[in-house]
Amino acid sequence: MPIINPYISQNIFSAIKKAENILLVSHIRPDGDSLGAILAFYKFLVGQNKKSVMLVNDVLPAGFKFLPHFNQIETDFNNFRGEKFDLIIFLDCGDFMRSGLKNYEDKLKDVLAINIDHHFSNDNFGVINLVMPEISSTSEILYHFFSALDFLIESGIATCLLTGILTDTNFFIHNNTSHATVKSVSELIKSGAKINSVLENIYTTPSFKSLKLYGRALARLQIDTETELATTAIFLDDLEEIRAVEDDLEGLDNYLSLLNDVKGTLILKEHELGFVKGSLRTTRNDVDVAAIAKNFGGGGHKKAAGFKVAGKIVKSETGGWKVERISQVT
Ligand SMILES: [Mn+2]
Repeated sequence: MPIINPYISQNIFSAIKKAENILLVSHIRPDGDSLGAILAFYKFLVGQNKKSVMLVNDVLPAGFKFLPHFNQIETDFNNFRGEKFDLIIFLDCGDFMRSGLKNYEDKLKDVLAINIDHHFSNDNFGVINLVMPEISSTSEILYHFFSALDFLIESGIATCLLTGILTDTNFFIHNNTSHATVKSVSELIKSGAKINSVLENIYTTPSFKSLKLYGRALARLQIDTETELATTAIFLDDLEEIRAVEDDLEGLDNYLSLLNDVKGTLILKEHELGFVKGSLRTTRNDVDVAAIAKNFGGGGHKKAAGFKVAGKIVKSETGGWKVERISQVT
């Protein structure tokens, strides 16, 4: 099993013991891993008799409301007015920006920051950093962290961690799935994780609107002969005509990644007028899509990455779809 650096885990644990008011933060555009990790950590702190609050500075996806304490997650930092935190723990945030707290950087600059994450691109922005890119998910890191501390994982925490691991590995399909990942899941189920309820709630087939959007994206699928990526585009008009939202496209990148005769896939989404979001996937070991995303100011993992850039979606000269960037006026 992966070894959590005992020096780092003890450092984290003693910072928690000393702290009186802890702020837990996970990333904007929350997913199963970020939510599973923050809820599990909150329950862990309750078990340590520690005062803490959870913050996801964004809209929460209702699909995860079956998780314990979900409705205690605060979604606006401004609601903590007057609170004084002496420890902030970032979970599943590849960098500080992902926390969505840029506007509050000044207020937080004197608070001890712990950064627990599994993104390759993590820049170790915390004072204490437990960053393990070789592990499937932040939830799996927490499983190993709690185990290293001999903390008894009860059924509620197990359910949260299981949710994080299953979503970030896409049910063991992604190649971040290791022997340790599967073993962790087995142990979590032994600890009472409600696997049936997790599967019922998160393994859902796409909705009608999703399938209509997939249809448009598939009809526009083009291989770019220069980049050798399968590329497609979704525009604001598509969302409007189908009365769908961007979240209805969720899952399309996993579906497209089944394509095996290209280097990878790129889905371009017109995000708001003048902005384009890109989502990149590959299954190949010799392709690093995080490097491509970096060219557009984004980041992520070697096999899954994304970016958001000022620009518009156009046809490329080499047969695919690309972003025509709008140069920033400085
Ligand atoms: Mn994650």
